[in-house]
Amino acid sequence: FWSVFLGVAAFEPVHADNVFSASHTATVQSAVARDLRYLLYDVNPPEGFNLRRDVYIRMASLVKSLRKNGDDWVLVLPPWGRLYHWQSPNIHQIRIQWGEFFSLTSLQANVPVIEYEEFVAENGGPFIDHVLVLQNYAEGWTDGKWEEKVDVRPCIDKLMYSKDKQGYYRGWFWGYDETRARNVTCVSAQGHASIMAPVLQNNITVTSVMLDRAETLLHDHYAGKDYWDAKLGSAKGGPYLGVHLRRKDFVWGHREDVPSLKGAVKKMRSLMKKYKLDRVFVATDADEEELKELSKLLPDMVRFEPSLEDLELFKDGGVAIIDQWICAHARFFIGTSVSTFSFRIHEEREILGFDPKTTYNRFCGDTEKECEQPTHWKIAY
Ligand code: GFB
Repeated sequence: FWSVFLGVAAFEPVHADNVFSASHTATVQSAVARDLRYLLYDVNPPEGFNLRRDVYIRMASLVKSLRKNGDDWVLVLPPWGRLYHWQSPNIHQIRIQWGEFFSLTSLQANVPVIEYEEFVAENGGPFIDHVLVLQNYAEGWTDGKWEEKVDVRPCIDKLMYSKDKQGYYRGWFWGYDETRARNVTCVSAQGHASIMAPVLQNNITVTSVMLDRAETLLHDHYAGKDYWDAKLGSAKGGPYLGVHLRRKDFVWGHREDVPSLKGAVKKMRSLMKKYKLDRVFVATDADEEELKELSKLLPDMVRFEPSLEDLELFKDGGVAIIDQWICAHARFFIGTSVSTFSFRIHEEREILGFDPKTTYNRFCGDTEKECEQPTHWKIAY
């Protein structure tokens, strides 16, 4: 089970008594001159679209480090589907390729990426050599001290993969039921995405490796040069207030930092007055009941309401992107506390070159005493 980790000594950034570096064999490094290798990944199932976009950037930056140091790594994009928040009935929302939502040419400009189906074709079948299930450390941070480390450890949660009769591992591979893994190992990881680079370069020699629960890894350089590969613009925005009002699980958890609908509408009205805007666009995931209440409180709001045909075409993911794009072009934007959906709107606006004052705003909870506003992430070139 552990023997795949053929350790080599050069393993600096990780923990000293790491099991990876426990055994020394010289077989690995000499054989690895620019071999084609594939990095696959997946994210904790309940996570939504925008958190997943965020994890993509972490993985792309890991692939960038891997490519600098050796093999010809390619990032395999995990098909979209079965997302908890995509609730429109009767439309096919599984095995969706990234090309449906994103420009692959743009993604390619950063690191080589391919769709999962291309991987299957190139790889000669739906087999993934090794899945590393990332997890935290069972003991948490010892002595409250933060350090970057990676170790093979027993699985903390129930393993979501099980062996079939042929000895292959079966599990959720984005709805591709024929996909199997040859090996699965739980790995405790604490640190930035690049801490996986030495492991993938030195300790694992197989061609395709999947990091499951990839959100465990942090950003290498959040908002650093690799993060923003865009041009600085200058934007004024259309004459409307853009609002992202995250509801559902954000309200059910009785979070103090999320306002009531009444509180939110009061804030919208005051912003419209202050910025002399007579239109308000609202992006929201509110349920039917809340939507009714909202349209009573704010009858003049504008929303993007797709026709059935539009919904078939764009799907829930595409409709959310349209909502975000409209908010990204508003004269003034206000979002919901710690929603990655709102964060992505901040980023789009930052790239477009809006005055940060018009971007990094969030609703305060009705009872919040101190309402800290979102952080301004500047573009670094
Ligand atoms: O995008 P996301 O990760 O942001 O997840 P959070 C929220 C999802 O809900 C979106 C839908 O991807 C959309 O599918 N959604 C939310 C919306 N707001 C809107 C909206 O204004 N318009 C449209 N069309 N759709 C995280 C989740 O959500 O919050 C986790 O990733 C978890 O699952 C966590 O629930 C607490 O960061 O807002």
